[in-house]
Amino acid sequence: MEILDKIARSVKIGEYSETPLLIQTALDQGLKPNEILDRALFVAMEEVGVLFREEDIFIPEVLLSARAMQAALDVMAPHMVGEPNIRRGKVLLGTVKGDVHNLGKNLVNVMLRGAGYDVVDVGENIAAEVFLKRAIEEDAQVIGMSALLTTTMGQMGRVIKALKEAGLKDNIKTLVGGACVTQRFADEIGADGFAENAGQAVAKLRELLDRS
Ligand code: B1M
Repeated sequence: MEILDKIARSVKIGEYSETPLLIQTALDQGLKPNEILDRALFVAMEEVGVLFREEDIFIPEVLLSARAMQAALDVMAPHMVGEPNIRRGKVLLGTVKGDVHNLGKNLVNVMLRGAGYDVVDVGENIAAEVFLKRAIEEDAQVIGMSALLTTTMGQMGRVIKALKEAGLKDNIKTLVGGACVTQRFADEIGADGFAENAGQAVAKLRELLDRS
């Protein structure tokens, strides 16, 4: 079995002790983190999502897969660092209130840091007022929000509303993403940027900060 298939399988079945070893083997074989993400990790999580939706697996199994995916990201993170000593700007990053999905956010964190941004990760289940308070405290130029649930994506609009009410909408830019989020939704809530994946988040952030 090819190494990428082995990685995908280990994530799919939640073998979180084996996954980091396989990732290291793949890196040693010269595979790039992006290839491992696209051809193994995303494929596996997509399959997990389908199995979960069809009730072939349940939350405990999904949690094991998530743990394996995070273990993979932890091994790959140092290999995804590009220009760590360049400070391009500060981003406050979190998953919105009611939502505990964090793998996408964590990946965005790794990629942004790799591209030279200062990232303050405030975690998951973060209310609008906390996003606002922490962004002010940290003097962040951008608030990055992740949401995976159609029931929680509306929270992003609340953060933007809170920024408007505080008179900070023009000073602090907003970047939104997550499986259920679209450009159309981002436009509707008045977000400054939308990114479909972690790579795009880096590009979008560059655009946003260059504009300001
Ligand atoms: Co949940 N879950 N889950 N889950 N889960 C989904 C999202 C779901 C699509 C599964 C399904 O039904 N097929 C579905 C949502 C349906 C919907 O609303 N549209 C769902 C559901 C229903 C639920 C619960 C409600 C289930 C229940 O309790 N009945 C529950 C909710 C809990 C809560 O948050 N309150 C729940 C719980 C969980 C677990 C805790 C078990 C676990 C999360 C563990 C964790 O994150 N540590 C989990 C998981 C793992 C998933 C799936 C299987 C995988 C998500 C994932 O991590 N993908 C997911 C199915 C799926 O998405 N296919 C599913 C890998 C990750 C790298 O991708 O996060 O999409 P993603 O990030 C991408 C992009 O979206 C983007 O970049 C990343 C890639 O480069 N991106 C950004 C993300 N954030 C960004 C921010 C940006 C820019 C880009 O800028 C700031």
